[in-house]
Amino acid sequence: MKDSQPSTIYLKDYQVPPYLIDKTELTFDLDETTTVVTSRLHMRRNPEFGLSTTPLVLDSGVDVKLIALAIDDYTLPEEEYRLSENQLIISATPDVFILTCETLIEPQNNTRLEGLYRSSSMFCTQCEAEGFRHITFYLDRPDVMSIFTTTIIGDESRYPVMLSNGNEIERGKTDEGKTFVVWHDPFPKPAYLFALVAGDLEVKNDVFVTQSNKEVKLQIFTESHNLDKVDYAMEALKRSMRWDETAYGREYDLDIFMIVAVDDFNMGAMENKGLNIFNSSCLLASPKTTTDDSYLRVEAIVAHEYFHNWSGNRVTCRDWFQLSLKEGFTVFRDQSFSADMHSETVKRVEDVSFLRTAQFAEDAGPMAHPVRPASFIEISNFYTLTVYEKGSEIVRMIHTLLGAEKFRAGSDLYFERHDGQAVTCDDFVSAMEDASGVDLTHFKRWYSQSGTPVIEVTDEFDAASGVYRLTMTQHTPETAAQPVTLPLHIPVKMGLLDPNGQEISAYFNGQESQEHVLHLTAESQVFEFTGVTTQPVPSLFRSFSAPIKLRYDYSSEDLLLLMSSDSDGFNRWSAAQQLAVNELTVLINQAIAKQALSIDSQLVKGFKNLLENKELDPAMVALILALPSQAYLSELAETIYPAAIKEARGFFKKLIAKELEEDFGRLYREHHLEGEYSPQAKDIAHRSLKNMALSYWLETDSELAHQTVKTQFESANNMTDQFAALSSAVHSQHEDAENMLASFYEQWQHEPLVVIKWLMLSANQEAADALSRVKGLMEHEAFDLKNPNKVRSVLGGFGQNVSGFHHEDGSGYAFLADQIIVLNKLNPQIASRLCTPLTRWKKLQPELGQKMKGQLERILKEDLSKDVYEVISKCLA
Ligand code: 0A1
Ligand code: ZN
Repeated sequence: MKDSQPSTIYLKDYQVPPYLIDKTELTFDLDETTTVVTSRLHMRRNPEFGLSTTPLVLDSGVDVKLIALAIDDYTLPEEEYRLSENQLIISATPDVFILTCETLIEPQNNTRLEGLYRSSSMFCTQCEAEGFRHITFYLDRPDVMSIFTTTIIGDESRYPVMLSNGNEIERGKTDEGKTFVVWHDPFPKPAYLFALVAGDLEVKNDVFVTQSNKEVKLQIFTESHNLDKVDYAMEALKRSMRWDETAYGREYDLDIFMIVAVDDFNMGAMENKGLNIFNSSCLLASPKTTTDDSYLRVEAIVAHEYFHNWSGNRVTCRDWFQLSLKEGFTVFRDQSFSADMHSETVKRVEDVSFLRTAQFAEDAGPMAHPVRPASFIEISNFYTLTVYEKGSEIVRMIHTLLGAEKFRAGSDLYFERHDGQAVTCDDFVSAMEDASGVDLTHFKRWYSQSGTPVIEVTDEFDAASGVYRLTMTQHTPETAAQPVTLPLHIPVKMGLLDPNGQEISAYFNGQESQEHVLHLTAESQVFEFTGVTTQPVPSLFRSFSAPIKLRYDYSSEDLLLLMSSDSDGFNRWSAAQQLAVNELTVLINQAIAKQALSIDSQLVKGFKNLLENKELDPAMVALILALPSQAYLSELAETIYPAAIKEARGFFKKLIAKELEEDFGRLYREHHLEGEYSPQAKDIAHRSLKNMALSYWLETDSELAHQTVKTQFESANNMTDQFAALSSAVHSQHEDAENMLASFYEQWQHEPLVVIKWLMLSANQEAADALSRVKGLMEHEAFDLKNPNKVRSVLGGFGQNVSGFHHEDGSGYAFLADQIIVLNKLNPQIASRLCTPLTRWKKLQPELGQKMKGQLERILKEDLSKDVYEVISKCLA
């Protein structure tokens, strides 16, 4: 442990910057061993700050070596500045001046992948959130916006491509015969949006004509062997650009838009102005190497980063507590885009399923925080599901409360009012209020209160008067960090079904409608409907109109009715999930009590009807058939018994498979597509149902199923089908699973993006010797501890491996802790993210929970990065 603990930063301490940087001129002299960075910062004191004697405090990283420092033409001697581990302090400055600073950095030794680093043979940068300070001394905060001009000097034979933000304005040769390129970005931006790329890259070119007839040059850069995998991303980019014009009236603003794919990247992608940098796993796609899911992810992330050009870059965040201002809004925008490109209901189900599984767990764990956190130790730890996904739900609720038209007016006003500014979540809400006239004062509490609200609903029906009453009570669980919780403004989109599944048209507040939006604002409220002639079944929180947990005592019959008849597709899925959860809960409890498992399943009956209905969207049928995941059932459990959940799921899946064996065989044949692969929604839907059917069918003794999976694996013309066959074989413990895994690696060892899928599936494979297999994977030629994608595959995959990770002797936890300790030094961001499975220790069955806690205590004794320290210390608090 360190002598002093890292300090906490608070939102309440925010102050405007004492200095501003109007212009930033950077020169990078790239070299294999040291890179020299020279910065000329055109600075002045900020009149808004007040005090005119405040020293200049620049942020810096330990890895930046200072060579020379000057104010205007005066070279500062050592007595006139102070250098600490993370600051450079100059006590006296003029009011207006140019600060020149020469620094040395070593990108090739940068394993943190923040600042300037090497990935394969190229240089690239990652500056969000606080990476720029690892390049040079700067006011590294998002409310300091500056106009950047960047000169890159490099050896042309190694770095024929040298890119930065904005437009290329000059190119030539230096006296030493190196090439230099000058880039100028006319839009003021914070340092976190700075980017530089240099390498031997190939490019795919295209053009987009904007709504006002401006031609924009589009370029995607990759290493040469990947150039055949960028067409899909290019098309997705053009769709995104068009969509942002029509849906939000947002046009692109520079003459050129560039994307670069890199193999080593901590996150998915980054929206640097005019120069997006992508983890290659989120950009490259080809039918033979990419699954449908990944195609959709590429499209969504390309859109997400592009949309940031307005929601994030043109209007940015005042401070990092406001991160959801850009992230929540941009996720909402990319979700809406994907819904428009494919199926709205399918997209909503996928997004909610993810939110309920992973964000709800985060919101109930030791790292729980509001969408606008009030404090942090390390900002990188707050790129969370809460800030992103729950943040998007907040924007979605505003959309529901205002309606589409007023929401658009609010967004127009927001962009117009704040263009070129660094603003807050409150500014966003104010624009929405001002444009719509809707008062969101109470609603804003969603930004500052953490935890998932639980809504208890009871009802009564009076046949004589035709009155139906819903009583709703809300409560958000208290935590140590948040001892008092208050009622939220919750939009409840709902309808009523009669016993035949017909929608009931009822009066609420004098208005007759089949669908209503109720405003739950108090702790407890009664909503009265009139004109109701029969006892209804309520369909509540349609489209998941608020991120809450619903408690209403539905019978199995009610759920079957909603599942087959609700006009809201999302709630049809949700009813099936609820029924599955109810039945699985019975089985899990039997498993915990070590009883024989048995159930008279109503869900099987529901599934039978579903499988016979030819009208339904196959993608929805596949989603309904997907049983609640191990992770979701863990989230729901009061106490998590991993092995019991696994046993119950396995038993239930087999039971359904046996009961509906013929249907699954038939579905498999009906949804099998011949012909060329296409990632269009219709085909994806058929493949998803076919492969879901196969995974059930394999749970039976059918010889044909066992043969079919091998044939599909061997002869598929696309990765979706090949990988689905392989995964089903592995998860059903097919006798040929090992051979299939081996031949898959053999076939794809030269495609890193396929290799990461193989690593993940292998690490995830349930087996008594799972741990030693994972250790083997880490020794495998395909593994590389410095590559985040590979680490995520193996250690992330292992974290989901019940028999390995949750082994009763605690060896799985100890192994993960060992890896976290190593990665803590190499790449703190990745190390910190790997801690997630350990954050659940308090909810685990006590014998396991104590073992996990022991590992957390062991990690805390190490010399930890801020990233890992924050997570581990909060876990043990
Ligand atoms: N702003 C990016 C996400 C991102 C955040 C941090 C990073 O490095 C620490 C990288 C990317 C997005 O939302 O896409
Ligand atoms: Zn983003």
